Amino acid sequence: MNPAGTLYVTSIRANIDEKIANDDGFMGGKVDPYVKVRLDKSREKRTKAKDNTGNPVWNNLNMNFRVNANDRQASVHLFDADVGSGDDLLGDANLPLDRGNWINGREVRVQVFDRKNKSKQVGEIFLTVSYKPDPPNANGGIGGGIGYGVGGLGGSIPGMSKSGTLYVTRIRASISDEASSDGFLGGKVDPYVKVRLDKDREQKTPAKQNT
Ligand SMILES: [Ca+2]
Ligand SMILES: [Ca+2]
Ligand SMILES: [Ca+2]
Repeated sequence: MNPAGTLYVTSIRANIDEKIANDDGFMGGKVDPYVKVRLDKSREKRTKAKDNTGNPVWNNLNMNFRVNANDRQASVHLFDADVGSGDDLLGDANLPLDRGNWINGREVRVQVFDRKNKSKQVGEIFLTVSYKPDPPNANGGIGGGIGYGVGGLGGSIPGMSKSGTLYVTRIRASISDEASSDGFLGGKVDPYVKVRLDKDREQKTPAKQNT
């Protein structure tokens, strides 16, 4: 299952097909693009418009979205801002939520197609995305501790960038009711936790009986 969490979009750039970029109508020059990212009606955000360019870039965006476990994709929409008339929709793209690969950030390319003529490519959009899964429960960390999700057999502690010594001074766990049955007459499970950096650097706690 995909964990719920927060999707961050930190920069967006686009390459718009030259013919389309040059067609802003009478005296309009080039298009004035902006991009909208949408999960649903209540979760959509847009960039500001850039004037007269087929290659807009937006850096330092602060777009973030609540993502639920059952969300599969976002849609991305490319517009041309127009003065005095409704903005022109140039095209649409799909952004499948590949959240497992986005934990450490990723630039994702999507192809933009005309809404009416779906085989007509309008351009491409690159989105720099990252994904932060929620901790297993909101009150998981105590006393300065931080909770991390355990998926199946192991969880991971992301994002260390300096060398040094990692001390783990206290570990506690909550195991779901289904998972804590130790089989026929086994009572509850007898858990222990292993923390591992690699093959030569792993340590485990003693097992606790029936809990
Ligand atoms: Ca226009
Ligand atoms: Ca223009
Ligand atoms: Ca325009």
